[in-house]
Order: sequence, then structure tokens, then C-alpha cells
Amino acid sequence: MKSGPTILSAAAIGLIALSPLAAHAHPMLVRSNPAAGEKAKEPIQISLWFSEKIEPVFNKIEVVDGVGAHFEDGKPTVDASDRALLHVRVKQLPAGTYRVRWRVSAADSHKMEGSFSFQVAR
Ligand SMILES: [Cu+2]
Repeated sequence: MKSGPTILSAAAIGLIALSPLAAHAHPMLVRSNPAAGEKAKEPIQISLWFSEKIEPVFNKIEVVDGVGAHFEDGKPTVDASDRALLHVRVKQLPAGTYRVRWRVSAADSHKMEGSFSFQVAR
């Protein structure tokens, strides 16, 4: 039983050593188009601006209506000239309320996620 506490304390030291990383900046959603709560006309894509660059892998934007049908059209892409901008095309959106669920990869490979809703009015 002597090695148990040794391993634990090594792990604890590892956690302490890593904790400054947890404080480092991660991409936060700064704004979007459509914006949260907006009554949009006929959006053809969803654009999400983050507080810092995001990695071009493992990103996700889903656009779902009240019964869970998906309206995103393909995979999201990081903008070629602004790596803090992620967008995805959407299918034609009937009037209604939609939820955008996003997930992005930070430079340190941590995943950030969130969601917001907007409406389409005609
Ligand atoms: Cu991180």
C-alpha cells in the first residue's frame, strides 16, 4: 500500500502543474449572425465570431427547429481570412424558432460549446 499515496501525490502535483492552463483564454462566443433572440429575415448561413482563433477541426454547428429537425447544410468552416469566425450554410428556414448548438476546438484542443436561439419571421 506504499505506492498508492505516492501515485496519488504525483497525480496531484500533475493537476497543480496543469492548473495554469485551465486559466488560459478559450474561444468565447462574442457575437453571431443571426444574433441570439433576433428575428431574422431569411438567413442563408449562420456566422459565429469568437474571442480568439479556433482550430479547423472537430467544430460543429447544428441548427434545429422545435421538433429537432436539422437545418444546417454541411459542415461548418473556419473563415479563410478570419480564423475566429466559423460559419455554416443553412437550408431554407420556414418561419419559426431555431436553436443553434455549437462546439469549437481551442488551440490547446479543449472543446468549448454553447447554444442560443433565434427566430425566422416572414
Ligand atoms: Cu484549454
